[in-house]
Amino acid sequence: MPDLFTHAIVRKPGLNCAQGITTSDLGPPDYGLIVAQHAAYVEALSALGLSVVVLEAEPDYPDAYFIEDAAVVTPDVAVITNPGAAARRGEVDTIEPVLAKYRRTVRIHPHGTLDGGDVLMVGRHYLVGISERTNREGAEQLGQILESYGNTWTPVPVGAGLHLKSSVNYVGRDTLIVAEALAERDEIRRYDKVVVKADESYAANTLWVNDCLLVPRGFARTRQKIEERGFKVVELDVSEMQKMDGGLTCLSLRF
Ligand code: CIR
Repeated sequence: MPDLFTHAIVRKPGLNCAQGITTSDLGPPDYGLIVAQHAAYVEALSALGLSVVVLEAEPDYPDAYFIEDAAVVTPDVAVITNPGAAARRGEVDTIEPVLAKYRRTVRIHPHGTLDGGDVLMVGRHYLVGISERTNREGAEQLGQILESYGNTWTPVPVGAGLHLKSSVNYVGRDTLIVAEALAERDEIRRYDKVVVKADESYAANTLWVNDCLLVPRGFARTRQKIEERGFKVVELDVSEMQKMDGGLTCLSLRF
């Protein structure tokens, strides 16, 4: 089977990274360390065969390296979001021209809000989180675009965590990795599941890249469960991104 993902776009964290939005009480990120962790992430994607475009940091947008939230890239179209946090809205303007090189682009319009972190692609079906960042109007706008290309979608109320993908991710083979709190939800009943215990729930933010899963360092039980299923695993330290409520999926647009 040919690789599903061939490209990634990432953005470097800036000197201002500690000024982003966060609810965590883990303290501010260390700039030197976050730069090193980000470089290791880029290297891991490249080693897996992706062609990686690295954008420079955005001085006016300290959360812009969580680039996943600015767009939803499907095999057919790149949807430029309208991020739910007002302080992040301007991030999309510099993403659109980059994505226009690869896909037709379409925008989510006010009063719809949508963060890419709420959109989970499972083949041609999409789970769209309704969260503090993504409202029904934004989800409906995205849904119409997806349907126009022959896809289906389901809204999923996000009870806990920032985004849908903070708690559930698709890892190929009809399998989701999902935080215990969400595992019994009707919307995901039909999939196989790797269920992540509450004390390791951060590890549900695992990134699927073709035949490999990138998992956050420090969650041994989840890693073991994934490996027992026969998945190839690469572990990465994202401690500094976690301090800003982000993780592995948030750091790239991969398509
Ligand atoms: C924010 O609150 O918007 C950022 N500090 C973290 C965004 C993380 N993005 C993601 O989970 N997709």
